[in-house]
Amino acid sequence: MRCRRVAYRGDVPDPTPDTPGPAPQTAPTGQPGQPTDLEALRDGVLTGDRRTLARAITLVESTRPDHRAQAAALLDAVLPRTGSAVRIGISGPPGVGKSTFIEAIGTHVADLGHRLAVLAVDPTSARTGGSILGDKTRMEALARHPRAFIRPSPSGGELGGVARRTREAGLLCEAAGYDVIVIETVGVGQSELAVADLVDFFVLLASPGGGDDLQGIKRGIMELADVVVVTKADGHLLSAANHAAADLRRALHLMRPKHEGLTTETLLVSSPDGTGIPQVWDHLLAAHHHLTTSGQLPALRARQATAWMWEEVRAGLTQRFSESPAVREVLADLELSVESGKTAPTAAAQTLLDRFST
Ligand SMILES: Nc1nc2c(ncn2[C@@H]2O[C@H](COP(=O)(O)OP(=O)(O)O)[C@@H](O)[C@H]2O)c(=O)[nH]1
Ligand SMILES: [Mg+2]
Repeated sequence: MRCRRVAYRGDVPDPTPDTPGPAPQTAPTGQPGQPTDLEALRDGVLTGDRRTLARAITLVESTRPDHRAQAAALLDAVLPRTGSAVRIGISGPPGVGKSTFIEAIGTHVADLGHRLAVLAVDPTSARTGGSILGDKTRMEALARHPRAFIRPSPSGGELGGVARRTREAGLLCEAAGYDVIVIETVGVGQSELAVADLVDFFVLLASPGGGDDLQGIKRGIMELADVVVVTKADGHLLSAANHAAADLRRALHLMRPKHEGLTTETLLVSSPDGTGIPQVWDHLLAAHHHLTTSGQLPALRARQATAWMWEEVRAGLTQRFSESPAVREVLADLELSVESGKTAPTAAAQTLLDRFST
């Protein structure tokens, strides 16, 4: 996975003046044994240097304990320079048009003068090569845009870990001056919930057709949406797209609004034509403004920050637990004993926890 990522990064010309030429294939990626100069990383990130930002993200993606400690220090150092970005989650089933939509709206937003970072949460990326990585041809213009930064999903590990590393990558991007953060997820379940914890809004993409089953969207996912965008509203799909939008509006009408004073709108786009794209962006900005001025956004972010802290505590405890010599000493035997029904799971867990905490 690392090789593919490096190859991808090397593929994309980097036209920003602060980073002449493409990143070298041997870009320092926090390889084992290499000391990381935290101050240089922090300064590079804060001045918006893309190559340093990429290195810093590689550091936060590392699971090595010493890297985790450095990543924590780096994040702490840049935290005061974060918080002003608009954080947007984008999800929808495979083939709905996420990559094409991000290319279209991303280019629109970057052309308006914003600096846009596109990140992904895809716990399957180790297998599939990553949604963004696999779709880079659909984001060609954006990948070359001087004000855009695209980063594939961190590979491997369970969803919680992938989401955590993406959250940290997003903060680094904000500290580097990116004022719009887009987090894409390949959505058909749990990953939307994880991404909803990282963003201010959630854009759910739906495709024309489907009909009865509301384009195959699960109710739980619909409830997360702040705005629903029907893609492919063009050519022979236009009337199907209009029908899909009408169905969705009816269904959303029956749901409780997610935020006070903000109804969940259904908008239509054609990403290749660009139709409807500025309207989606204007809607997102207006919603962001409403959430900010009504105090709902600060409250949401405060809840997300606290939840994040607890996630870190849980992840840290689990790691320490599994590394504890007192636990490891009896773990295999106890597991066998639980498997064979000799020891009750609760009693075994109690024994392990007692050994861990003494
Ligand atoms: N006609 C039309 N085709 C689209 C639109 N958006 C995406 N597509 C096509 O739908 C297919 C899947 O798009 P993609 O962006 O890769 O979907 P993803 O899997 O959700 O990222 C591609 O062939 C796109 O060209 C659209 O707005 N209109
Ligand atoms: Mg895609």
